[in-house]
Amino acid sequence: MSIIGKNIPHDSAIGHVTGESVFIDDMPFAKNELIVDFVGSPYAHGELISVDTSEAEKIEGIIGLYTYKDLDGINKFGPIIQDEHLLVEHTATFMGEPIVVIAGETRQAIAKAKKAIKIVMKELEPVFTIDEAIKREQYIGVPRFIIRGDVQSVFKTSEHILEGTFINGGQEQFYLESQASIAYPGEDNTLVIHSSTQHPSEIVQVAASILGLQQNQVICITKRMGGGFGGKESQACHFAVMAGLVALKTKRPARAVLNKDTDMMVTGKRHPFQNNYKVAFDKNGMITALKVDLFSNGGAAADLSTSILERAMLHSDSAYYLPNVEINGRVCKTNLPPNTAFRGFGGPQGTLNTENIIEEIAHYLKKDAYEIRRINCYGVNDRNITPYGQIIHNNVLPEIFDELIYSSDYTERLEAVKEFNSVSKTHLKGISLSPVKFGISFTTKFLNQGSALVNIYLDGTVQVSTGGTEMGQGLNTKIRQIVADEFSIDYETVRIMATSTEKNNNTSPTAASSGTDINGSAAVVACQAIRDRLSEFAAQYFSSFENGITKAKEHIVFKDNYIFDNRLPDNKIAFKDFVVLAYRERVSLGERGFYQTPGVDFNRDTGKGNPFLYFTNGAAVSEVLIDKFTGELKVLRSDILIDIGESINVGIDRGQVIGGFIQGMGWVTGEELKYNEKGYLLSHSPTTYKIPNITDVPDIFNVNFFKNDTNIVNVKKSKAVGEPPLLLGISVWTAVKHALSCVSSGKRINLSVPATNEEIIMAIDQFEEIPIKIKVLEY
Ligand code: MTE
Ligand code: QUE
Ligand code: MOS
Repeated sequence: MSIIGKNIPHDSAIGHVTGESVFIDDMPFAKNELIVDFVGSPYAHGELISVDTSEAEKIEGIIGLYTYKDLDGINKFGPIIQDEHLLVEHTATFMGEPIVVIAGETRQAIAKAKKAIKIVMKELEPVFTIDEAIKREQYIGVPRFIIRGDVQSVFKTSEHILEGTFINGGQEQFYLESQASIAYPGEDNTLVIHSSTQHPSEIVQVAASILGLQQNQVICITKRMGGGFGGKESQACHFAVMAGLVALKTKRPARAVLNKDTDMMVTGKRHPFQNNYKVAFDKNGMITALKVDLFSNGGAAADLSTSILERAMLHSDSAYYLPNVEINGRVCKTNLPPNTAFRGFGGPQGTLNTENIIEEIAHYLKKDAYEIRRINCYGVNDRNITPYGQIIHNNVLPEIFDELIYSSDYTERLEAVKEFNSVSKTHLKGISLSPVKFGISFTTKFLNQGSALVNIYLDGTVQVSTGGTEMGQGLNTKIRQIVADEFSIDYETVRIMATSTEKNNNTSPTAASSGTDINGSAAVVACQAIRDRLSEFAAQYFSSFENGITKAKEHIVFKDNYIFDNRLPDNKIAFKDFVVLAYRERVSLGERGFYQTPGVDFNRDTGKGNPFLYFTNGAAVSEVLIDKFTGELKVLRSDILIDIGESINVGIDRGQVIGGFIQGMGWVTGEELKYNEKGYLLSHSPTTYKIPNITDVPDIFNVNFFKNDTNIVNVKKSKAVGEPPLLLGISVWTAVKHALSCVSSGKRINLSVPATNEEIIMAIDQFEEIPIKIKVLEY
């Protein structure tokens, strides 16, 4: 039986439980190691007048204090637009923006130094909201659009039109391991930086550029992350470079590990969006035209915002064919920390906006929202072209819809929910299906490449190094399975090495759910090259038997740890023995494989092209129970059906689906970022920011994989699974909206994301007297 598809435990599962797994801050302290910290701006927007570190310098245990003036390279960077400073020069643009880097021997010394540094600033007026940024025309990047057909002429003649504004909040990535890195100085101004990052190559590039080094002087190593979720894609960089700065200046190892509160306060989050929409549809709810204007809150610098907006726009079709469509997008510049990647990368925001519109149409027409979803769903042979012109091949959405509606008893349960709502005085129920059609590939063409280094040793064991990083998603386990499968050897004989830019150069971030796709494919390329050489040698080896067969490498088979010529299956030789023979005949037992995703291309200026290699599809039906007294929300049941092709590891993929769903549910329900009027993040710790906990998991939770072996374009016929399931969590929110529609007697429902208990009770209050009014007592 093939190792592909097997339920092999995550290769660090035991290590994570026993504590043997090493994360950055578990690395032993070197004798002369320094702790790196920083002092940031007290204002969200302010002019830096002066910095005085003279008192701090005198503190025992303080070894270095550095401002932008100490940087030997260019104090300008950014993954797409170079508009960020590592250290503030003249103007701080968000609260906590680093101004002075501190290197100290103890945390106590650093705490004293923080108090002793005198920073004089002039407070400037900050902008925090999308509305305010629009008013002042503060944007990042250019206006973007995707247009097909003619929405305006449809709006003129359409009988049914709805317009509105929809808001979604941000979300903290909440990885368990904060941003962390250690830099070790070497000879000739070289640096080895260990970083908890999704993007080691970016750290090399940015460190070199800011610190005035050549890229071949910096190595970045990533063993693993304690979660990334997008938050360590571009933003691990800042702290890794600070550690690098201290290591270079002091010639001592330097460790920069943020505490949770600082991490939450100074790093970027999922982008809040505020969207205007106008939709035209017929009496059945068939959409004839849709116009959406997406505005994201990018924060103070570009970071990945323009790509995130692009993905939001590309997902504004959700799962629906839109004959006439106009999608406009802008990134607003505000004085919050630059917002960044978070699982889904704008896809959830674009999809959610459209799912809200579907709920609105259903509510207006007094129809079941599923009916609206089903008739608008992309077709298999027609109605299967996206607004950007990509044809959807092998569309499984209609089948997924039908199968899930049946398996979840949607129709009967919908009736039961309505019945319940008509009698219950205390509670409200809702049920809803929401779909996922997530485009797989980076929409930025050059990122769609991967490399892998495969080396075989003389006992038949294998080391694999790829550009992919492990953040808990199981990439290493899957790559191990892929390589074991390619040679048909035991999984245990393959090891995945720590990711290092020394072994794989110019890597793409492990992101866009494409980690296994591109790095796994590169590993296959490397394995096949080695296999080819081994087959060549094997053909010669077996034909030299006194058996009369001709030399023919296409007859060579690798199977269950053995190699043989299929015309002579009894003459097999063990893989581990054969590699020794090959070595002695000077056959190369190592290879670098390179992979580029075929066929992807998207033109930003025209908004047309094929940005994606394929789509990962799915749907979820969720049923919720709302307490009318408190607004408290409970998910009674969720049924998920998701198409991830032929899964490489069903256990890991199940974990991805469940984790993604719960994380998405958190975004649309309980997770709320609260700031004070100065831009200070009030919800900056686990006690004030509520991610889902175990009691929030649906009481009944059915997770199933849709059978699909048609995805031959990707490695081992699999499909990417990392981000798509987050969008399944949207079904919880649409179920809340459905619940509210049952009591709204036809009135429009204002419900934003997140639908916190407070938001829900205020929404109920729009329609009916809530059973007990909370009276504000006057003292
Ligand atoms: N799963 C775990 N356990 N931890 C993570 O940080 N990140 C998600 C997803 N699943 C994440 C995760 C995100 S944002 C992405 S893009 C993918 O994993 C990246 O990994 P992959 O491409 O190998 O799926
Ligand atoms: C999805 C993604 C990313 C993306 C596009 C997607 C992503 C990412 C980038 C990106 C774009 C331009 C750059 C760069 C990165 O684009 O994660 O360095 O110059 O980093 O559709 O997940
Ligand atoms: Mo994932 S948001 O692409 O790191």
